[in-house]
Amino acid sequence: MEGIVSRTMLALLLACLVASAFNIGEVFTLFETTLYVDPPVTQVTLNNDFTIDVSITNVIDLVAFKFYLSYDTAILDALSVVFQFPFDGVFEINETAGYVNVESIYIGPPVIGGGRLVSIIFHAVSLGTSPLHLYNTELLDSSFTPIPHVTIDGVVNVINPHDVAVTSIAPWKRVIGKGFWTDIRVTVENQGANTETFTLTLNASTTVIGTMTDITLPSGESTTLIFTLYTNDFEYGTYTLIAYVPPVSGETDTADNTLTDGTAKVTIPGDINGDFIVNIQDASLLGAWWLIILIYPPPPPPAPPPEADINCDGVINIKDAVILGMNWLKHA
Ligand SMILES: [Ca+2]
Ligand SMILES: [Ca+2]
Ligand SMILES: [Ca+2]
Repeated sequence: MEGIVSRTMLALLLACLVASAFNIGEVFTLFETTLYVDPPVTQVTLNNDFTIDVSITNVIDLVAFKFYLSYDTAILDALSVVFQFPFDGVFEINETAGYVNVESIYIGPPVIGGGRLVSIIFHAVSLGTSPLHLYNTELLDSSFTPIPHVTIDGVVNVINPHDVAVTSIAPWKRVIGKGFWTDIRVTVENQGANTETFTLTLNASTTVIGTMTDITLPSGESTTLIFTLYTNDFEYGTYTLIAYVPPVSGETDTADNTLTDGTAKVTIPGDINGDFIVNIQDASLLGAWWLIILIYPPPPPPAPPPEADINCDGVINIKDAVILGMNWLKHA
């Protein structure tokens, strides 16, 4: 009995040591035998081959295993399976149903600890995300008794080598009195696999609001840049906001390099609702918000619509009311 206990303790200790020797990047429940896809997240570029492993950790008496691994056939092709020492075995790739069926053959001393069982080679055939789902898994110990275990799936993201995109345009206000201004936040994202340096231009219809050069973004990162639209030189009217990044070298997905997102109206100062006349409707909007701010009990009142801050000084007060009054009944 003592011998069995000490052997078990030794096995558990070994399992711990071996598990810690493998940099698996996951926090597993202590001593829980885990069959997992490694790495959990794989990022690959289109039309390339890549390899993922199916590995095990915290096992103390493994002599055989089998599993299915499913994938999205629209995104990936499975090419081959390589068994890792000391295992060998057979496999079946079903490209129609989208799975790899793996079955080991191994008669030898039990495997203790963990490590790679097989490596599976895939080809990335189209952009998108494919799960790598382990199911119908079975692990056998040296008495051919199933070993209780859990599984952890993986995921593969297939991305373009070069792909930048404009993802949002967010003006502080969309109705601006002529002579005043608004900040416009434009977010760009590097959806490709490489660091890119590029230029971003923001237009109000055909008029350039600004151009930012030498924007450098690592793969997968995004940044928000702030333009300011000054309206002094604009005619009254409705302008379409368009942000544009010229394609970077090697870029094929160019549809997302241009984003058209709503409008900005340049109007008479005091026109809050953007109908190009300053009248009772605007006065009502201003008055209502002014009253809310004046009488609202703590905590602070809700933020008013930026359009009600006619002079763009960040507060709603008598100064806005004066501008509205000066332009009473003016229209475009
Ligand atoms: Ca793009
Ligand atoms: Ca109005
Ligand atoms: Ca104001």
